Formats: sequence, C-alpha cells, structure tokens
Amino acid sequence: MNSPRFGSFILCACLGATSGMFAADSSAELTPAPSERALPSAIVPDQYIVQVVAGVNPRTVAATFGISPRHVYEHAVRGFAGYIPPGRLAAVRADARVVHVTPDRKVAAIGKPSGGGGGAAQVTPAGVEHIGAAPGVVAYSGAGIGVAVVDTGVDFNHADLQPLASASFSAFGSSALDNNGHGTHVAGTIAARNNSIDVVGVAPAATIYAVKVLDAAGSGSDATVIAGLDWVAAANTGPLAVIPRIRVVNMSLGRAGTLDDNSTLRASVAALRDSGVAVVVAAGNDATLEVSQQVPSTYPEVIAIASTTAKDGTNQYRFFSGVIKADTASYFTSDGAFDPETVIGVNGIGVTVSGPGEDQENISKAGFLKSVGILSTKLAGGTTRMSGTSMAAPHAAGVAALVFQQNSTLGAEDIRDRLSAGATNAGTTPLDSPTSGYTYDGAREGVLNAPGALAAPPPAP
Ligand SMILES: [Ca+2]
Ligand SMILES: [Ca+2]
Repeated sequence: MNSPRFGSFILCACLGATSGMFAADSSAELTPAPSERALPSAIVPDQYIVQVVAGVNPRTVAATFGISPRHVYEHAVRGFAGYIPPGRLAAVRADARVVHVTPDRKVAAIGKPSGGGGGAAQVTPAGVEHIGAAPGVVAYSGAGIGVAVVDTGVDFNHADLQPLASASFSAFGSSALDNNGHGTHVAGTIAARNNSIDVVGVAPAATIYAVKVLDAAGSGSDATVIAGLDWVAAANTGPLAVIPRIRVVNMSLGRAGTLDDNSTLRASVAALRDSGVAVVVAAGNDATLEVSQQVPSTYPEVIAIASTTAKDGTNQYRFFSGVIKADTASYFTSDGAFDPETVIGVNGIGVTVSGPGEDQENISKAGFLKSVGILSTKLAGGTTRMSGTSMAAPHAAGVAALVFQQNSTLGAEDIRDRLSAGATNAGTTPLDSPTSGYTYDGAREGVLNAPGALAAPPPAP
C-alpha cells in the first residue's frame, strides 16, 4: 500500500482491510501504512475449477477421474471445483468434455466492524442522504426486487433487516448466517428497513438474499464465489424459482488478477448479466492498482463502483488550508485508468460511477488523515461504521433495485447506462485526493445519484 502523504508529512495510514472484502476498519489506529500490496492472489494448491461443455454432466466428468467435487456448477456455468491430484491434471485438461481447467485462487480478507451501537432513533446514513435516497426523496423503495449479497452471509436476526428472503446459500455447506460482519454491513446499506431503529438503506423494501461465499475470516476463493453465482442463477431459473426474482448481485470482494485468469468465473458473471441480473462490485481498495488489475472489477460485465467521500471533512492541520471535500476520491480507492491492452475503461466500462465508501476524511492536528466510515447494520444488532469500496458498491446495488422497481423490463446494461447517465458532476468528480502516492487517473465518471438514475432517459436503441 502506498503511504498517503500531504507535502512532506505522512497524512494517513489507516487502511485496515487490505484485501478481499474491500472494507477498511475506520476505527484503526493511525499507524504507518503497511508496505505490503493489498489483494491476495494466492493459488490454492491442487484445487482447480473445471468448466465442461454444454450438455455434459459435471459429476460424470469428475467421476471419470475419481474426483470428489467440492462444488458442482450447473446453472450460471457448467463445471465443478475440487482437489485434482498432480498426476491426473494433464488427463483432465486433455479430456474433450473439458473447456477450461483453472487453478483456484484466494479471495480473502479481514474486515472488522467496530464502534456504533444500536437502539437510538433511526439515522439516515450520510451516504444514503448524499446520493438522494433518503426516505421521501424518491418514489421507489426496491419493493419486489431481490438483491443477493454475495459476501460473508447476513445476520438473519438483525432487527433492521427483517424480513430476509427465506432462501439462502452457503458455499461452505453451512448456514448463510454471517459470522464476520462484513455482509451484514453491506446488506444494511442496500436495504436496512425504513422504521424507527438503526439506519435506513438505499432500497429499504428490497428483499435481501444471503449468499455466503466468504468465511468468518472474510476468506473464500474463486470456487466459492462461482458457487454463489451459480446458486443465484439456480434460484432464478431452477426448481427454487424464488420470489421475488434476484435482479441485483452485490459483490464487495475481489483479488488481484486479470481479465482472463479465470474464464469460468468470468463466464458465470456474464451468464448472470445476460439473464438480466445487474452484477455490482467493489472497484478495489488499493489506489496503486487499477480496476483492470483486479477480479472481478476488471470484467466488462460487472458494474464496478469506486469510493468517494459523502461529506466535507474537518481539518485541524495548520499546514493545509481547506478541507477534503465531499466527492473526493477516497485515499484507498482503486480507480479506473484505461488498460490499453484490454481497452477496459472505454465507454464507461471500468469504473461505472463512484459512490460513498466513507462519510468523510478528517485531517488531524498532526496531519494524519482519518476516515469516518459509513454507518450501517452491525452483526448481532445495532450499527457500526466501515470504510471501503465494499461500502460504495451497495449504494449502487440499492439504486439498481430502485431502477428495476421503476422498470422491471430493463436489462443489466440498461442499469449501467442509468447509473452513468444519472451520475452527478461527471467530468469533474471524483475530485483529486490530496494524499501523495496516489494520483487519480480515472475517467471522472461522476458520483452515484438515485434521482438522476431514475430520471435518466432510456438509452438510445
Ligand atoms: Ca431502520
Ligand atoms: Ca489509477
């Protein structure tokens, strides 16, 4: 991670989470930034993802080689994941029924909710307010729209998230109950209920589906993520046929990677997108990495959301005049610089828009920068604050639910177009961050806005 600086003074180093879930612990001490690069990209030894051709039963292929699959995929994509002994790998690769054999990679991180506390009257979080989604501002609530939180699970018992969808999934063969806190926080930004307690989400009447692909440590892998996406496809089209249908997937997770390092993962995302599901993802929490260097945010099929501040910050540092304003690129956010190789970044593909991933950035007397996180639902009840592109993405997932409620015939690319066309101050925001070591080089796609997305004209045919 870079060491954000202002002038010759170290401004900040409070990035807590440096990987998978893209949430920073906003209560972390201001210590020097870790020199370590952020995202995990470790290959899981001897674990592979095998994609098979259409019409072939993945179990039959696995059985041919004596493999006991940990996951079988039959909906978003066909294949399986599991242990393949080194001696059998070449034979699996050579089998005519096999399309791709990809090493499984870690998608993992630690994000700790802290602070907060529930029981008080309902608060409208600064991010919800800033994007114009506070109760009463827009005429939609997400009612009748299913949103899958593909994450660490969701706290089934949280009073401000009731009722959750009855259908849920865990890639670990367990309950989809959150045992980390990250997924519960994400769920609250999307759809915390408009009542008298805790917080209110962007789409407070949307139906949340808990899809657990990260464990208690916030750790998973490509194989667990594909399992979650395959379940979403099955839930919509298979024997489950859930009501309401899942129209939005939120993935506040990722790893370092490239466009083509796991064709099966990309195919599963593309299949959902093609079926009309908007797949909204966190851009990434490493300002030294581009979106094009991270999975899944590099995929042109996803709607990648970078992080900005929701409000002006405060400043007690006498060597810096002014404050870090609302709509400034968060010091931790990845942005969407173009990749000339893949042409990712052209026509809004890359980062679609930025959204609030923190309330504000304050500058201390000593010149340190401190993130004040987004307030949302906390595991085991009440509220807590977290910062990260993990928190920006669910604001956009919530707006996607509002737009789908307004017009259920839209497709996933229509949602991307609406979010882009409705963004505020495109061309000028995100504003540059004053931290050194990070020079914003994205496309200034503008900041997410709910009324803007709802009012955006339909894209030209
Ligand atoms: Ca509430
Ligand atoms: Ca960049």
